[in-house]
Amino acid sequence: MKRPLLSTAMLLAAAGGLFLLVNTIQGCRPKTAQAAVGGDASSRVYVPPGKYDEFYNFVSGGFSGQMSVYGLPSGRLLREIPVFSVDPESGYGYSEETKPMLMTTHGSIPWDDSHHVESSMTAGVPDGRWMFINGNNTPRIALIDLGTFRTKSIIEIPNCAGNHSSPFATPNSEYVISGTRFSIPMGTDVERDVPIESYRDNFKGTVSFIHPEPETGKMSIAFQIITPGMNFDLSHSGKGPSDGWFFFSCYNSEQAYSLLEVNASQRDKDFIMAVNWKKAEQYAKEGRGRKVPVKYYSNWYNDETHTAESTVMEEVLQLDPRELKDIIYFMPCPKSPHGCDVDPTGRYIVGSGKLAALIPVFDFEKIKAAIAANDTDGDFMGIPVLKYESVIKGEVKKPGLGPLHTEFDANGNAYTSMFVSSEIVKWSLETLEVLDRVPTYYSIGHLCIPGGDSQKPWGKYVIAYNKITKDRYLPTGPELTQSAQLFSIDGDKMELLLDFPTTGEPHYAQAIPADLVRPREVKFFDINKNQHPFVAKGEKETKVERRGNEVHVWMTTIRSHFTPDNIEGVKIGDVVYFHVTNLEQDWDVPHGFAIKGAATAELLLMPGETQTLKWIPDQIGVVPMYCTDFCSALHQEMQGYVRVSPAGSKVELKAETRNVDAGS
Ligand code: K7E
Ligand code: CUA
Repeated sequence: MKRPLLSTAMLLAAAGGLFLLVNTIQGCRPKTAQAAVGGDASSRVYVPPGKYDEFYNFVSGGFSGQMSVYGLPSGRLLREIPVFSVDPESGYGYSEETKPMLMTTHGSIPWDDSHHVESSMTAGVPDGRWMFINGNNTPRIALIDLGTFRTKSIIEIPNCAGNHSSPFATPNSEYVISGTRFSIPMGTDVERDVPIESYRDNFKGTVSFIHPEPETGKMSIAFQIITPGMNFDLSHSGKGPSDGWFFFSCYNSEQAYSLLEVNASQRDKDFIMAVNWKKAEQYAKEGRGRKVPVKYYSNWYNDETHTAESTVMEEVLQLDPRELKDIIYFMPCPKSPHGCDVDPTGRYIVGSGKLAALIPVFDFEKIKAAIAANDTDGDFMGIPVLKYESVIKGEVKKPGLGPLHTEFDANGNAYTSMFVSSEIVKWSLETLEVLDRVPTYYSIGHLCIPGGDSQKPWGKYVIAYNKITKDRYLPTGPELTQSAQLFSIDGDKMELLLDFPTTGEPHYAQAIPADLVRPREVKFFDINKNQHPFVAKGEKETKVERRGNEVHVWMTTIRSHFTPDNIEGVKIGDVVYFHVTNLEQDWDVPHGFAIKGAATAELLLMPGETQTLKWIPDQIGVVPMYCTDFCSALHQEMQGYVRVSPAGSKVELKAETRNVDAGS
């Protein structure tokens, strides 16, 4: 979420007290603009030159559509991983091989808005294998391989609009989920073309269970549950005793379809939806769902052909909870809940009503008992609503204003971000008493503790991801940087150690020990395993070939030349494909490839990899090409020429690398 807008007088008149308060305060500014930082703070975040950070921090890029990777505790930016947005630096989304990664039923989409990063897990603990991230706008989920730090697969989610409640994972990564933010009409063209005011009758939500294949990371949708129309916001999987369940926060139980700012804040309580996914999975296997025609893309990057493959799926298995009565239940939750977080023991579920003045904590033991006893308060659109008093452990009283998200340490403490009062509040899961509070600068959204949404928090730090940084950094024009803040949680009191700027707007993040990731690193791609159809495994295999108006160039790079580097016989009207293979077999020796006037980005080729740049020459002459990555002392010599002749020219197509006798 971004900062709240100032309401008009009309809206204020229409709304109640807390709503007014929340919507007119742009996040309270703590009185001391400069936080007190202890004298030894710098030594606690200082990672000397040549030394490594202890944790990786994988942070969503928000409207950049990417994921960035920082080291902790230093806050140093290590990498930006291109995911949903094209990336000219690496050629992601520009090379012929990576283009299919961004394919959807709307065609190629070069951007998205990504909010939540989730770890793959084994036995409820992050395992350092994959990270997942959601695309909100054109609903997608991506899987990032931590061997290559690259996007390995992207799946589009059908019957979803605003994939916000996503991509949270089950304890063994059996599923990652997608809950739709917007409910929408679904079905045939006629069923979808309905008046907006028919929301209550025609609009439905979905939550989808997506299965990542353990060996390959390919993703497919196992099943999709249809829900009453409203908005799903966030979610987390159960674990331990609640393994087999999933919890989703829902707002807009008012079923408003206009001016939600006011109209979706009417009811005293919305819901947390509890989903028995083990049951749903069983029903799906028993064939008790309905196969519905849809279209969606599942894209997967093949590291041996070095090419993304798109598969178009044509149906999805839907389960209807009005028929399968024991798969979903609603639990009342105060005032438009946002975060929905499950503690490390798996017993407690924390709902953060962003307009509420308290934080309800639900007890899974009580939820089970209430379901068994049918202890309900009627139903909502045919789905049973459990009694609030029957499922609640208790409420955290007066925690602060605008609770959003909660993470946990290993010692029974919870840490909740407060957007409006700009602070992190630490409280006890046992007593529900507030233990400590610390200001953030400013307007914190998500927060993250290493392992803090898993069964094994590593603790040590809590990181705040802030929306506003006024007066914290040098100004940079109308938009100031977003930022993170690192606090120590080793002692009883939280302690601010470091501010560091972030790229894009950070939302959720994961932090995991570097030791989980480092042993997995792919240092280069084995050229012998390269199965790209246009690979040249040595300079002898390079060539040029005309296929009608297409010219294909098999090209290689090695320090510090291209083979071939002189190409003639290309004509106006041709489409040239440079298939460039980097022959290097050593860590961190990429070469780049760019040609003048190409309407695309460079190729950045990792050792052993083949990528293709498509070029449509539009001017007659001799056109230079060169390596863009400073690869050796003679990098600046790494260049070549392509001669472009008029259409119909008789110049023969040839490609070579020539020795020139300096004496002649
Ligand atoms: Cu709170 Cu989109 Cu997770 Cu951001 S959401 S803050
Ligand atoms: Cu290759 Cu510079």
